Amino acid sequence: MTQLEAKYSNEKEYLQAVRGVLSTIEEVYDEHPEYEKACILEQLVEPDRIFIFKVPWTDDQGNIHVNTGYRVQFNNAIGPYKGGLRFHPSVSLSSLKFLGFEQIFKNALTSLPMGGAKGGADFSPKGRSNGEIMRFCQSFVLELWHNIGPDTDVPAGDIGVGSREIGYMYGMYKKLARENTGTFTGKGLSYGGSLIRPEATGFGALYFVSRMLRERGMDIKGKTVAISGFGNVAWGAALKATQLGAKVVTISGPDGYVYDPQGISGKKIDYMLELRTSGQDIVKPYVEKFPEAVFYPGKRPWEQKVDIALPCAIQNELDENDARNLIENNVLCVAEVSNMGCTEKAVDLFLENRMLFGPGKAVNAGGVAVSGLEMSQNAMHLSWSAEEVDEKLRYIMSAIHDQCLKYGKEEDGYINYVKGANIAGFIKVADAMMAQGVV
Ligand code: 2IT
Repeated sequence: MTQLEAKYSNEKEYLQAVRGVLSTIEEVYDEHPEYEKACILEQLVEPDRIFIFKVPWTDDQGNIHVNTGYRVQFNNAIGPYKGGLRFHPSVSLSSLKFLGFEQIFKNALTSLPMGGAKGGADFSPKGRSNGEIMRFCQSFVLELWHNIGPDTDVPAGDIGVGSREIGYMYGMYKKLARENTGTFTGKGLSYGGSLIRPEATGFGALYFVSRMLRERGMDIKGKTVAISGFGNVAWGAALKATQLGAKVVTISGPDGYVYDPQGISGKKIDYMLELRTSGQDIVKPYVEKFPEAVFYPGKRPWEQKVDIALPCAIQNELDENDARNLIENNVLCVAEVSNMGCTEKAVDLFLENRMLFGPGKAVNAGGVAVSGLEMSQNAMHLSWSAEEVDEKLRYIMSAIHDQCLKYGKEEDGYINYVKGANIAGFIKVADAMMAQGVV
C-alpha cells in the first residue's frame, strides 16, 4: 500500500478502493503463503492495460470539442473484461481505476465468468441534444472498437450512459466490426438486450437489503427508505422497495434533495424517468409537480430520519458527518447501491458501531449479473422471459449474501459484509490467477 501511495499519490479514489480491499483480506492472505510468493497482490492492483484516447466531436452549432476517453482492462483471470462506461465530468484515470478494481471483485461475486474493467469519458451529457450524444458515442467507439469484443471485453452503461448511448455505441461497433455478437450489454430489447437489465441494479440491491434485514430478524415491509440520485439505479431501487412494501421518502440530484412524506411510489416513480430524460440533471421540478413534497437545495438526504439509507448516486456521496447523523437517528441498515458510495471514515463508523452495512460490490452486483445473463442469451442466440431473468437475479443475490456470511461472520456473530465480500471475491480471483501462472 505504501508503494502504491508513493507511485500513484494523485489517484485518491483508486488508492481508497485498494486500501478498502487490502485492509480486510490480511488474514486470508497470511494463511496462504503461496499468494505472497506469487506476488498476487502486486499483480492484482495493476490493471492489465489502459487505453486513453482522444474523442473529438461536433456540436449542433458546428463547434468542435475534444474529450478524453478511457478503457481500463483491469483483470481477466475469470472471464472476459466486463464493466460499464461512465460519461461524467468527474471521470479521470483515478476514478476509472477505482471502478475497474471494484468491478473485479464484484464480478467474481456474481459467480458468472466475467473479469473486471471500466471506462468512460470526461464528457458531460447535461443539456446535450440527441444528435450531439450520438456523435459523441460514435466517435468514442470509432477508437475503442479494436479493443473490445464478445469474448474480449464487453462494456455496458454507468452514470451518463443508458440504453440510448449503448444503442448508439453498439450501432457504430457493429458497422465497424461487421458482426452481431453482443459485445455491449444494456442493449435495447429488439436487438439483443435482456429483460430486467434496466431494473437489475436496483432490484438486486433490494433483494440483498431484504436478506440483510432478515438476518437480523427484521422485515423490509413498512420501513422508510432514503434514496439519493434519480437515475436508472435509484429508479430500480425505488420501484422494488415500494413493491416490497417499504416507503421511499427521498431522491436527490446535484441541486439538492426532495423529501416526500407520502412516499415516492406509482406515478411518482414513473416521473423519475421524465426528470432524467429532461437532461437537466435536477430534481427540483418534482416539488412543482407534487407540492406535498419539500425541496432542500444543496443538501443531501442523509439528514432525514429513516430506517434504511441507500446511496444510489456516485462515489463518496455519504461522509462521516452523514454517517454520524444516520447512526444518531437509529438507522437500521445502510447499503451502498452506488460504487464506493460511502467515504472510508463513514464505513469505519458503521463497522465500529456494528451497524448493518452493505458494501457496493455486493449490494449493486445485480446490474452486472444481469449483464452476464445478457451475454449468455446473446451467445445462445435466444432470450429469456422477465420471470426467468428475475429468478436468476434473486438466486445470484442470495448466493452473494451467503458468501458474505461465510467469510464475514465475526466471533461475536456480527456480519462484516465488507470483509465477507472482499475475501470471497479475492479468493476466487487469486486462485484463478495462481492456476494460470505469471502472465
Ligand atoms: O458498476 C457496475 O457494475 C455497472 N455499471 C454495470 C456494469 C455492467 O457491465 O453491466
